[in-house]
Amino acid sequence: MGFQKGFLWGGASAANQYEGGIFEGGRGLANVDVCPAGKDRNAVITGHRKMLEMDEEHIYPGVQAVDFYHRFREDIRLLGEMGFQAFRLSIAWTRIFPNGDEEEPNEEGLRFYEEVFQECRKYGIQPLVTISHFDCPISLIKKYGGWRSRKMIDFYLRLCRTLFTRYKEYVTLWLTFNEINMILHAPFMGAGLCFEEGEEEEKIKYQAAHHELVASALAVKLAHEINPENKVGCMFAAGSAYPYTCKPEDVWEALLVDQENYFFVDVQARGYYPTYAVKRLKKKGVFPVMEEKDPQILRNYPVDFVSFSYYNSRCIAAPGGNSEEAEGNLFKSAKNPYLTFSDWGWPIDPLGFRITLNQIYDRYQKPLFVVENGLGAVDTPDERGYVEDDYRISYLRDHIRAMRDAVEEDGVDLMGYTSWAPVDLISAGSGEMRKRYGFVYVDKQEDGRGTLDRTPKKSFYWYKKVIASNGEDMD
Ligand code: BGP
Repeated sequence: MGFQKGFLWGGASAANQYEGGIFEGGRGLANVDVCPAGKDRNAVITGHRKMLEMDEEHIYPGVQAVDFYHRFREDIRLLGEMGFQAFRLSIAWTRIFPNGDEEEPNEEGLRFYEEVFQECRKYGIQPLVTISHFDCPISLIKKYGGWRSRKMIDFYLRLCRTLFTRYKEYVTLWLTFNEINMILHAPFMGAGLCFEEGEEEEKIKYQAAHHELVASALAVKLAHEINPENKVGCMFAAGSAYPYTCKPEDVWEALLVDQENYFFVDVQARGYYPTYAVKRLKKKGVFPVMEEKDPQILRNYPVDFVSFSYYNSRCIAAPGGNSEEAEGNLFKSAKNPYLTFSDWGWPIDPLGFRITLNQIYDRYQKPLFVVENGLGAVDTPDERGYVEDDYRISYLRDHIRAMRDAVEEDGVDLMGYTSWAPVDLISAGSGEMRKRYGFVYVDKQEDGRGTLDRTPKKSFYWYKKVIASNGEDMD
């Protein structure tokens, strides 16, 4: 019982938060590079402050990140030591196509990931590759406005073809877009969208989302054509919406929030726009312009599996209530009085994980893959750089237990679990370094000082045991 044989244990990362080296190897500039840390970050990632170049007055934490670009051998060795079977990483689009629209890829960029995959192979680690983790070349934003343009589909597919062909012998697990539903909450970071004064933002967001959905379906088609062994998943930011009370208005509002998120997966996994979305988007006048062939494309190429991030549940109150607000993964919601909260105010809800797993599986009946889950916390190393992160162990233990219940008791079909993020890296939401998720501590401070040395934390040894026992030994 417990997790199936072949269940993939590992960890997840993203190029822009991990690699650094953004001016090396012929790499071009991307949206994610110009999202500054600090007070202007939110305006930039939401597309309300246009920043398409770096300036002197801001700090851009992705420039160096934690230098995976130069230290990948050491990091992958550590992952191997923990017994990782899967490592989720993303491709920096601009390492492969620096401007996004070149005819030929950049060999140096291709070579970099090839070496990363070769290194993984040494330790029997299977790469799980996110094709775009919030990644869009700046040049395509300047020329076409990012994903608001349909032209993006072709550039994205060029990237996909290059990756599927070149890495055929190394990679068979792919995700098309990271947290595709984030386009509604962080549209510049998610899809390179910047808004002009007076523009209808929602219309643009759903149009861009449609382009990504078509691109995702065509990527599935291409992946299967190039290698029938390929398995392609969608990826969304999950976390069930609870009604704040049993008042029907709260229940209704929670349903709407869930549908807003499931919309993307409904299209990617079932292959068509769900009726609630057609009705509502049309009523609001934001239904996207489609080409005649689009419904057939969506229909013909659904994903093979559904992946998602889970950090917390959400709690939703009807407008006009007097609930307190809680933070969350780029979403705000009402504060759930029954839960505790992380250092960043995110709710901690392991049973919510089981609920979410069940709801997603009920809805799609496809294999699931948990590709992000973890605790962002402040770590205080001792003089040797060692961190006793019992709080992280406790978060992960509770969540992995809940996940095991979902598999063992409820029958959810789960392919694997990659926690966020095995080695400390830059936060996506805030750009901070001090918000750490890793099993491995990185010596880098908020102001950029530090040796970048890696030191395993207490959770490193704990997770190693969990993996070795296939989730049996979690003490
Ligand atoms: C998800 C992203 C990740 C990651 C994670 C944690 O939204 O896919 O890139 O960073 O959230 O969020 P944060 O870094 O804001 O703590």
